[in-house]
Amino acid sequence: VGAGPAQAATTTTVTVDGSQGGRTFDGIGAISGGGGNSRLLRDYPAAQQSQILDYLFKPGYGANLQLLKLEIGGDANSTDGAEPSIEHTRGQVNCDAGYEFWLGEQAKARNPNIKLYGLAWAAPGWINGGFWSTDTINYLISWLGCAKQHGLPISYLGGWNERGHDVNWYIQLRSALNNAGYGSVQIVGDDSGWGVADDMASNSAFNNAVSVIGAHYPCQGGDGGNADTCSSTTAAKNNGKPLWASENGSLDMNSGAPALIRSIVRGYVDARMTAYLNWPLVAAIYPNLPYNTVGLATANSPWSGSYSIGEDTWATAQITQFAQPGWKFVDSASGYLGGAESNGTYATLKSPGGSDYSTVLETTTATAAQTVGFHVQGGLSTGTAHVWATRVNSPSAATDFVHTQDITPSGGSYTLTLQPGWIYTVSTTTGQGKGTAAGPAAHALALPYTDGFDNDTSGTEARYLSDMQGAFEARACTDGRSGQCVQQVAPVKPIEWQDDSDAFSLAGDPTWTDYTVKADVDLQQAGTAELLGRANTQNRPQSHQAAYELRVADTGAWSIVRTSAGGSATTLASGGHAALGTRSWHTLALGFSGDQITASVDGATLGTATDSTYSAGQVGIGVVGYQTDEFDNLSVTANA
Ligand code: 147
Repeated sequence: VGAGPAQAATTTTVTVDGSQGGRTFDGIGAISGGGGNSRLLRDYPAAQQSQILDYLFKPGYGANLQLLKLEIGGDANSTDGAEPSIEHTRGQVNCDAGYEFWLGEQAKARNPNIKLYGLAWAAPGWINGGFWSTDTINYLISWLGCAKQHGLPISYLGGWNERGHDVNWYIQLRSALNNAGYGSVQIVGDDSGWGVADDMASNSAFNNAVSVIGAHYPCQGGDGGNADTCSSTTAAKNNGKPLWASENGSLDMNSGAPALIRSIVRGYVDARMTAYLNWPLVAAIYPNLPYNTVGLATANSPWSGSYSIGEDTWATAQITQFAQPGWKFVDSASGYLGGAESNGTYATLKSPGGSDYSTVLETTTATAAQTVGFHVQGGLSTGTAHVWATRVNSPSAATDFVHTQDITPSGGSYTLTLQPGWIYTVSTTTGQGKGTAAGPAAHALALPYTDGFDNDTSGTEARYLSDMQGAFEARACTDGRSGQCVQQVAPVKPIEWQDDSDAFSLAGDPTWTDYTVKADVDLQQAGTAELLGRANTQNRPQSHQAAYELRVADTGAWSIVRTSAGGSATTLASGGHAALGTRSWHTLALGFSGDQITASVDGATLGTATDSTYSAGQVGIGVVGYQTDEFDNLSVTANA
């Protein structure tokens, strides 16, 4: 069977032969990290939070993820926020810091078979000798200990995200893991490019230390990429260890779905990759941040519970609901439709030792209908072939993950017609399902808004506060104040992953316009604290934050500063005030009414400015540097 005349439908014959084989499938997953992207999910109302988690993890419901990479937080920004470290200062480990262990627990509760993978982007500043140090190895082992306390076995551990590798560090990590009882944790090298495979080929100790070769964006995904091809190197393929797209994605949750499925299918066909991890899991971030629609779903409105499930979820389901880690690819039943990649691509997997098979076909680059003839042989089931399909090029709920047909093969043979722009899965397995939960409509966070931080769990991030750099945690207030405050608890500059900025944290609704934001502040060391208002667009790195800031130092020096998404800062007004000193409480306020900006301390006006650059945005707290200042009674009241 071959291609007919130009107008005729392309025809492909797929011989699904159970006696043929290929590499072992390791799973499809996503990344919570790199970073801050799951932050708001933690603050969702319980019902909608559970629904979103079901769409991501629950078998037979949605994306049904098989792998979950968790960021090992380092108190520094890793794209959309700074994830809290379990050890802000040397020796003080808090296994309840952050939200990644919580997320891992939620994933495991829904799918006990999901495998977890830890990876660091940044690391706390107390570490001596830089990232590739013994301190970091010990820190990662502490993190594994925390995971264990949470009942979370970690299957895979990486080095430093997208920062290459230090061969000797990886060798030391392997022996340290073995000595600490983590012999079963497999090391992934090196979450950067395929060059790691060259170094593995020339160094047997390094080769022995690394269990999985994981490269990033091997499918020309990434920012604006469309995954027209996937590649791995000869050295990687010859190594024999599993090859993974240990990060790919970075595309919009709906329009990126065709590239996502191409990356998975072509990842195997072109490059022999057996796992795919999408960046990120979910866009549970404020909508003024970069990549705010990138993930399998968006969840940016914790006060309303509104969320949206992306086409990426259904594209992922077309594989994960039909083949499990441990299944084998059938190379001879995987390839290009009609022999040309422009028609689309397909890959077949078979169950280990069983008779089930699933073939995933994608026609995202096709322009015409085509037919595929299947011939099942070699011990695989010639029973009913169930067909599920998703119209991935034109997303619509009615054409997401639809059970379209049940085909009864005749003598092991049947045909299937494929329309352009779809994903089809043909499978002998059953048990698939499409979740039906839906969230409420979104609404703004109502004013007045106040938070005294007394309801937050000590040692965790406060509700709605999303750290951009440093770590802001609920802690007992000091200096004569009872109850809880929020304290910046990363006391020195972390080992960063992207460029430096001062520690700050954002909260609230980006649509707020005319309001006064207030907070009490207690400077713990000499230096300057900040109150942010009308914080809107943030570009990378996080220092590129459009906002107005009131900055007040212990000396009493103050300024109203306008910062931009281009990274510049303009002083609009400045002056002096009686010294605030340290270790005492003061109230800062920054008010907006049209183009009028008013700053005050302890009820006394410091100064005003007139500026119409920004008309709306969030509030925030911060410090110039990494002082461990305390904040309390954050309030936002509307101005007429
Ligand atoms: C990734 C980072 O690992 C993520 O933390 C996040 O910042 C993401 C945003 O796109 O970027 O790094 C990339 C590295 C390479 C490419 C894309 C993203 N690439 O080659 O397209």
